[in-house]
Amino acid sequence: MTVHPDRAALFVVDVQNDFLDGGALAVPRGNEVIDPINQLMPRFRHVWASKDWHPSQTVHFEKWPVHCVRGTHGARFPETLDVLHIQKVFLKGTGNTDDGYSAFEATNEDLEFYLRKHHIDQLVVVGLATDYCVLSTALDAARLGFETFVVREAVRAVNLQPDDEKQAFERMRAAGVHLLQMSDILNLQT
Ligand code: VGL
Ligand code: ZN
Repeated sequence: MTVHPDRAALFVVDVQNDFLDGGALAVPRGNEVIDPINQLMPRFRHVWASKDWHPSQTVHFEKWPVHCVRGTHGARFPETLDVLHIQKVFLKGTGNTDDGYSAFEATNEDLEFYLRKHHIDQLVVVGLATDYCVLSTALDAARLGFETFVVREAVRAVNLQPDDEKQAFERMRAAGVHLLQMSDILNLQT
């Protein structure tokens, strides 16, 4: 089971200021995903991203501190992310609902359709957070029949409960998602 960079899209989930150090919903060690993601991006022909993109008032904020309000600094990509590689951004969580954990729920563009249109059958998922949006996106991708990979060094978890991250990886594995290490991709011959 290997990644074919021509058939694959690298998908960067929610690497936004509010999920990073000092952000409204900072993911512990979330900043550590930025370097690995910058290393991965040049290896792929297709590099796409999602943004959590909430209205200023939403029932989602009954569960979470206010974060990633559309158009605010917290919703932006960090300056250290090599955003020039990102060709397309999918916006999710855009309504007054507690959905949009999966990038397949983006409202500006249909991710499944977009993948099929570009003849992509593999999705390599990285970003934040392992136990929420990375998990939902990876499970949806696998359920829709895409060969799905998650790169361990390039994801971090919120861990509201101490083993949420472990459980997230177990759920992914059970759904047929392949867990990779950076070296699996950096060593690919292209
Ligand atoms: C996320 C909690 C709330 C995520 C988004 O991107 O994982 N988590 N909204
Ligand atoms: Zn959110």
